[in-house]
Amino acid sequence: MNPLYDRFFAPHRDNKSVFLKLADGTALTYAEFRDRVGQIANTLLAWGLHPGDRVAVQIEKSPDALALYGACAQTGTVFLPLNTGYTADELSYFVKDSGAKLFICDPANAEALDPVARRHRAKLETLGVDGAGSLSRAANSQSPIAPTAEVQGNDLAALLYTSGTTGRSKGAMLTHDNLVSNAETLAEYWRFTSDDVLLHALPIFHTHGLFVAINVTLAAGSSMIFMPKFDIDVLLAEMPGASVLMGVPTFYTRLLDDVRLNKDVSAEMRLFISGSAPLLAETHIAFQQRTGHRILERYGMTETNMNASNPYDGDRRAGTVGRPLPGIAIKIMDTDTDTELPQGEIGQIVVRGPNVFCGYWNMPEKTAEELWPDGFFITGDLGQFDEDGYLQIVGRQKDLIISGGYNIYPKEIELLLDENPNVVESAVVGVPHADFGEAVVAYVVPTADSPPDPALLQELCRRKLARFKHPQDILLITDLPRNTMGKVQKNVLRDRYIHAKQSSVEA
Ligand code: MCA
Ligand code: AMP
Repeated sequence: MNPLYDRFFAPHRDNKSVFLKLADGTALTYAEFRDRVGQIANTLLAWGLHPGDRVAVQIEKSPDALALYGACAQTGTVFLPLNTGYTADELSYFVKDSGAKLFICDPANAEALDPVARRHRAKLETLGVDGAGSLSRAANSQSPIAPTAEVQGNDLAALLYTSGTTGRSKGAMLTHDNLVSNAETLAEYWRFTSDDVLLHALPIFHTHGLFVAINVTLAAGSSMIFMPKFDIDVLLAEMPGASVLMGVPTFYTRLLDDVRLNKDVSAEMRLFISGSAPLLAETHIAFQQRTGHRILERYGMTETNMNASNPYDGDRRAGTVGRPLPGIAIKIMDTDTDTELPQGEIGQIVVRGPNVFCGYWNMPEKTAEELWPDGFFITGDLGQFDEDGYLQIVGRQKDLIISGGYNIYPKEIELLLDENPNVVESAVVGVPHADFGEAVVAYVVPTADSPPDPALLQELCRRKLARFKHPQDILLITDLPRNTMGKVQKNVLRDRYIHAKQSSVEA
């Protein structure tokens, strides 16, 4: 038994229909894809990997990158995808923490990442787009028929890092059953069939672009127009030949900013799905007015895959994420008193179901704090149910910024800024951003004698952090505002920044 491979990859062995339509106009059938999965699986075996070994990957989007995911499933190894924007410093933590046996990177980064791999005793190999890299070359001479590892439903299939409120990233352990159950539920709920053609413009190192988009496609045997990244010209050009789009809210605001988005270009589409960040009700309404389509918003997390969704048939309500998915329980709790709150009251969203991960890698205390013995997971999101059972997310208990669908934990940036000897302390906040929803701003308290140069702090961020985490502004401030408990009032800083911006625009 091997739930992920048996369910999503093995059945396609003789499937001659198209799996991927690629940017260069070529297509890959399911059968060809499955053969590639087998060749890469044999390569992993030849390199000495065993079930349970972690395979860390920082690679560009390509068919072989997807085949590597399938090969990890087939060999029972644990797929660990990493954001292509991460710096060597960031990557070093993930390779070390996971104890990855194999680290696969883009050929262009091999020299720079060799010390990282050596330091943590991982074997470094490469995989590029268009067949470049040592993994692709090695796979070319392998048989497409590979042995399938025997794994159970509760064995690990993937390790996905989510940033932690303490600044230390946590590896969310996802099992075969987590991934299979959620994709099957979503494929049915959103009515995916082999006739569907999904516009795939998301990155494939996060739950949204990987497990939601790819697993649902594999479960239903649909096709994908597989784009290297979000490109509005390509997206609009391909839309008439597609039926579904999955995107973050920035996709939809960018589409609305383009006059080419209209009823004609979207006439063949049956479903637009949004998630990963709040979709403004005004975006939902404007999209419907322009195209006639009501965007279906859903809610998920790395630790849980998808939890709730607006209905396929029936009312898709702007500003809500719909009802709990079948088989998934959602409660609103007062986590201080451990009591469930009645309908209409705001509290912490907690989730239980076959989708919920089995804990954080090597972090038993963190796991115990957030994953209760009764199986409920504390999401850190605040929400309420309306009288019809629709969930509305009203805020976050956790200190988190979501920029263009990417999560940024302020603590990580604050810790970095605080390392500067001329910084007493810092506070990082999310401020409204027209394109990305939120952007990062840092307030820094300087030492009395020699204040730090904000340009040098920016340079530090550039060296150490992925681009999407860089503050758009670093501002000096005499003291951080605090409440009576001594907690920094980030809302005050946020308001101060917004106010200052408005004043400078008016001046
Ligand atoms: C790009 N930049 C960003 C972001 N993306 N800065 C902040 N936040 C971002 N998200 C930087 C670029 O490096 C560039 O910097 C400048 O902003 C302008 O880039 P641009 O070309 O306009 O951006 P893009 O390449 O078009 O990317 C925007 C994007 C992309 C398409 C929104 O960020 C994206 O694909 N986001 C999706 C993220 C995602 O998949 N999230 C799912 C997480 P410079 O000018 O210096 O070069 S999974 C999840 O959250 C849960 C489970 C769920 O519910 O789904
Ligand atoms: P991640 O850690 O990348 O898995 O991000 C998960 C977080 O994204 C959730 O805890 C929410 O805060 C947020 N999120 C995901 N989907 C939505 C949505 N539809 N509306 C609002 N927030 C969302």
